[in-house]
Amino acid sequence: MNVEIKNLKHKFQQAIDEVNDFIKLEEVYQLFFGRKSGELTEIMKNLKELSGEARKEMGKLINEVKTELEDIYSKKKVALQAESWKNIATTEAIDVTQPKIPATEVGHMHPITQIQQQIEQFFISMGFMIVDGPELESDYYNFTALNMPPDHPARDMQDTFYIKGHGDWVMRTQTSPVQVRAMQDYGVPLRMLVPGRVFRNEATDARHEHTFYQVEGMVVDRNITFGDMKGTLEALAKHLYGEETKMRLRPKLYPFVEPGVNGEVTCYLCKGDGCRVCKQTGWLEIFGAGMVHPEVLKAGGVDPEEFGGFAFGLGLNRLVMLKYGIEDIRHFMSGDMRFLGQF
Ligand code: FA5
Repeated sequence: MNVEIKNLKHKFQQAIDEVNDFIKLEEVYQLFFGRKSGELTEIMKNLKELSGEARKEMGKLINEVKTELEDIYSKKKVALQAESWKNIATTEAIDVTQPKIPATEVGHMHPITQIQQQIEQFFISMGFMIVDGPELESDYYNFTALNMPPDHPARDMQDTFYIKGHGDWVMRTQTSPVQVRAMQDYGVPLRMLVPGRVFRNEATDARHEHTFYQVEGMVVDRNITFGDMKGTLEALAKHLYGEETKMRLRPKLYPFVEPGVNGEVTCYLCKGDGCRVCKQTGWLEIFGAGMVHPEVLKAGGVDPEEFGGFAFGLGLNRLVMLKYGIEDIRHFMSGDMRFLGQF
């Protein structure tokens, strides 16, 4: 047993010298120290066959050899670690001569968001508050509360997505439902702006989308006139398109206003001379507006004898098209980076 123990150190050293990675190192360790059949473990198990002084001496010897083997093992482990750091340092070192890796492209706001924020800032500066409303809207707020009861023919002007099995709910066709919601929530006097997404069952073409953006505006107070409405919208048109921009209003039926108008501005591209974008008319339609109908004020809990107001709805996509001379509304949702990268 004595000789066996003394040979063990030599055997272990030889095995360790042949090791060149961590896996091999662990394998050798297990061969000697493994609980079940490690060589040193076996010798230690045999110790119980001895007795008295012999057992004591043998125990001491085994412990000394065990310490030596562990020392050999630790030294090899440190050496392997140093080797692996050296490899990492040489293979993963920063190569200052390497060509520059192209920077990841930085995104920016969508052109519709940019104009939306520009419009918001303009109206905030005039004391308007920004209000939000639901895209999934009740038939009541989208139509009935806006003076369009069921079967009213004006509902046909906005081909609507109804929710299957929930006939009372629609994807809102306009931002106007927020007129009544805001009067109910905030009362009067009221000056508010509602940017948002709207949906219509449109056969899409260069000027019509099924999903597009509007900005609703509404002022309700005492002594509000048609002139206030015209002045406000003219100021916006000039703010967006320049001082030389002209605006014209033509009568249009919207059941929730009386009188109602259709608002056009001089074509941004041809400045009113007539071109492809404005279909040679020199004018582009960008909003609907009018004086708030008494029935709508009543639906909002406001007394029409005491208060009045105006409201308008701008087609945001069309405003952006006008500003940049974009010929097809479908570009906005195409996700084409060549288009979006221009703004
Ligand atoms: C309305 O939606 C009314 N709610 C506007 C309004 C508000 C009138 C307050 C009176 C008082 P209209 O359906 O005309 O109106 O749409 C308003 C604007 O949205 C249009 O001038 C146009 O710029 C834009 N628009 C309408 N349909 C589409 C469409 N399919 N694709 C893109 N833009 C559209």
